[in-house]
Amino acid sequence: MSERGQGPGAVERPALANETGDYWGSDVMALMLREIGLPFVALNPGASYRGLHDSLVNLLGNQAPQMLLCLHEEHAVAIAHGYAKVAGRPMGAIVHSNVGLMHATMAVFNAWCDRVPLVLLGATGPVAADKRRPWIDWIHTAADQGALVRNFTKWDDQPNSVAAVPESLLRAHKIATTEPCGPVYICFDAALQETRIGDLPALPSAERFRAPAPAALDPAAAQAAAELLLAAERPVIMMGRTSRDTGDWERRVELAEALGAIVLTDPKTGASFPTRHKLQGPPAGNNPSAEACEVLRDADAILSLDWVDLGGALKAAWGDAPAAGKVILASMDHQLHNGWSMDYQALPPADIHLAVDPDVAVAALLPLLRPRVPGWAGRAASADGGESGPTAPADVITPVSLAVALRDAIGSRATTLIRTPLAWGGHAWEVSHPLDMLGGDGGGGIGGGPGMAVGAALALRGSGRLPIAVLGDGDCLMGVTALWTAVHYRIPLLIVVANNSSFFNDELHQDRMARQRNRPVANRWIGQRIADPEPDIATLARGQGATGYGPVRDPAELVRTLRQAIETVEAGGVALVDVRVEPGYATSMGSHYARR
Ligand SMILES: Cc1ncc(C[n+]2csc(CCOP(=O)(O)OP(=O)(O)O)c2C)c(N)n1
Ligand SMILES: [Mg+2]
Repeated sequence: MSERGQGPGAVERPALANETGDYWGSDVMALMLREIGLPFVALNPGASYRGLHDSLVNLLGNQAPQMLLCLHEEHAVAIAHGYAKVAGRPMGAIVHSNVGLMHATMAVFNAWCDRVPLVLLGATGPVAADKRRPWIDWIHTAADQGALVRNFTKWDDQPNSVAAVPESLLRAHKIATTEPCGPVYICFDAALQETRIGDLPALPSAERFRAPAPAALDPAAAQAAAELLLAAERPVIMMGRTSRDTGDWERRVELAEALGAIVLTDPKTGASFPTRHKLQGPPAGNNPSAEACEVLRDADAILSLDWVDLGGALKAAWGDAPAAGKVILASMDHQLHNGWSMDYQALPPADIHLAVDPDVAVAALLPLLRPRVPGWAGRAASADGGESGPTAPADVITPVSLAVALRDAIGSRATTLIRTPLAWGGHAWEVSHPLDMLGGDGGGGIGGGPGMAVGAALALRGSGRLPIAVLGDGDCLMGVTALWTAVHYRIPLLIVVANNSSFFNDELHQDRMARQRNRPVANRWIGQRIADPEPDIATLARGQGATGYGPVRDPAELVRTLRQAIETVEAGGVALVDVRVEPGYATSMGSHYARR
């Protein structure tokens, strides 16, 4: 007898029965998934992997890994993405042949651009044509399914025998978790899964196939970089893709203080440096901002800790002229670049390239620094990132007043802001811990927000941190059925929708086009507004078992409603608050929204 969902968070555990000598190809696959240590596999089912599904349920007992059923493959991958952003290690996702993988592709691209480890598993109909069932197995089979995602995965494979499966999965896990991390894809032949193998072969331990220890910094390069930084009068540190580790966080602060360097942070890459620190520079936004460019222009030394698009930032500051300051680049990202995806960004100049993990570089540089008098102490005092532009009437909620209300409702609780809306430019959200804010989706693929929120909340479950994702209405509506998975598996989560009834980012693009062409700006909303009817997002949340609040239009109601929603989450629930925001009164978000 199987138990189904008994009590909160119950794992659906089947009764197990297996005779010795009665094993199948997919049993080896399932046992190896356990061996490489995937805690969960988020999935949407399909006949192409019915063999593996059976092994996960009836051999492994649906634990280690535990299945997380998703209503869309894009959510399965986005959940694994969000999980890795918090945990720093991969979980799995399993998608059906062809169509399931096609559904998943955008989320794989997001994960690739965000450099997170992720083990994606899939399947094909029988490669041996004589084994295919009529019709369905033929549409399940492609000559090269990995080609769908090869341009934005680190590696893919389709093992051709049961004996080849362990090596394939060991290599997949090792590659995914070796810096710079990324997704990998393994495709299992349905016929291999369904081959009766009799006795289990001896399976290798994963112990001897782990990712290597991070490469250390070459002492001569470290010395040269330290000398350059010590000689600088006006050093800047650009904090990019850094770790979620608190030790690394403290060392980054120590480095900035030792150098008296102004620090720029990137909202795309999450919390990397305390907002309130006196060395925190002006908000950089995405382009970066004019104020950040000014700091870069004045700098005589720039240390980039894997800043996403350093080359583009220097171009924004210097135009066509070469950057006058010396540039030290700490990044291993070049190891991942390929000929298809230009998410490698502009080629940055580097007087010294430290080809190691940026936090390894920080730790290696620290002991080489000597006390010094910073050249531009006091200059950092940053813009506060508050609202600029027209002042909002008191009866309107703006993107930034939503941030203030949310802070108020949270009080002193430890929180993780999983996602922020596009309109939160500046330093609208204060951070003082690496898990305070997780950054963006990597690839700019709208619709990934809800899934990523569920995955991050899963990794945070039991940590004492309140998981909150503030999503755009467009992003939320594209991925909203991901909430069902959070409700079903009792993953506490608060979603706040910054609902401007529009794909508003693109209204601004139409605004720009119209101005450039001297055409009516008033038409910018056409083909952009999500109105008539306005989707009732709270009802959509309720329809999946979450608690839906709103729409909240009255600023006086906002904090109270958010507090109620937080109580729901603290009681173990999933809550969504639909907040109607007026986009016209935004922030110094010009830097955050696409400006050019
Ligand atoms: C899959 C996908 N489709 C379209 C876009 C283009 N796009 C970028 S931002 C945006 C609007 C997002 O709307 P919403 O989440 O409501 O945020 P808002 O701009 O309104 O704050 C769109 C459509 C995209 N990035 N990804
Ligand atoms: Mg919107």
